[in-house]
Amino acid sequence: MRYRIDVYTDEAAEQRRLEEDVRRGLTAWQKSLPPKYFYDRAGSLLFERITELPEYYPTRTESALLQEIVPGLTETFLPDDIVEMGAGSSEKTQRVLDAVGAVRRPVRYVPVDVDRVTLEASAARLLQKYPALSVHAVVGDFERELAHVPPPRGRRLVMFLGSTIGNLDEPARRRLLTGLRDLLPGPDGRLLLGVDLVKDVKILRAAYDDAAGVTRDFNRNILNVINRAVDGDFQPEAFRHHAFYNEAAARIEMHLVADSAQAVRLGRLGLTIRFRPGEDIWTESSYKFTRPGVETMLADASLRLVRWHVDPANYFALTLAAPA
Ligand code: SAH
Ligand code: AVI
Repeated sequence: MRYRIDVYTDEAAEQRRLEEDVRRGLTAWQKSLPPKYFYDRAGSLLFERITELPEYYPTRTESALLQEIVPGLTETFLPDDIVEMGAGSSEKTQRVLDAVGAVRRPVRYVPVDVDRVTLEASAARLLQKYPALSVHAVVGDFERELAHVPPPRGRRLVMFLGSTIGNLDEPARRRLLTGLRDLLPGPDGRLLLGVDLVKDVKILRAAYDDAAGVTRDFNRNILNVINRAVDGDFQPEAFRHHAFYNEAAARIEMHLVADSAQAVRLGRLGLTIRFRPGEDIWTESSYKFTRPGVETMLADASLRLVRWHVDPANYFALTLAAPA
């Protein structure tokens, strides 16, 4: 069987969780929403548009790095089984599938993502392009459902690209990396982790506040998701996109700012959320890393750095790690 999809999103439980997250997040002093709710179909498509923006350097930088280093990497570590967290459109994954010879050699690919439609579409594309590939897709939250990733079949490479790790705070990063370490079948397994690096603030800021306003639309789209899920009447255009670099915390923060007073009714929750002019919802953190910081983060999850590759401008790093 070349294709299997396991769906671990129990819709009723998901709905309850979302309601709890929204209630907790929007009734707190600093209002916030978890960034995983960006990714409905429209949000995933907006993210794909972000990856093509001139200001958004991470995707093309990481893709070029993959192209450059993966052929060498597979000379010493040739995986049979590739697990990818937050796989999305699996666009960059193809650099890896090419290098491992998935056109001819039997390789299993296990993408994990909350967005089922995107996973299905990319699986169909990959199965057509790589005749020796099998795909076992897992629809679920990587912060909760790692136990459902099938056991390794041969040499396993776990990938977590795009610096999506940077959308988690420190305790969540440690929990997730520990979980990823446990997916590796002992010392003969590898983790390929993409991390965005600390750099000139102007470059960072532009990447999260592009001239065409695609990141603004991506940010506002979370309000459409909430409106649909809890029968809300947020007016996304009444919220201004605000992205800035918090230097002390080494993270980009994205917020949605109500420039005028707003009262938002969330019908299903029986709640009215009030905003003072200037009050905001914190929707995303995107942490930026340094090599010592990454080494510490890996060590905290009992992983050790095996290789560190950066692009010539020092914008982005691909890290190969193994169980310590
Ligand atoms: N790996 C791709 C996509 C990154 S966008 C790239 O590097 O370009 C982040 C992806 O992670 C989206 O596809 C989103 O649906 C997924 N995602 C975000 N939070 C998630 C979570 N908690 N569990 C599973 N997938 C998640
Ligand atoms: C998916 N993630 C790594 C992106 C990032 O850069 O933090 C999401 C994103 N947010 C705004 N632009 C892109």
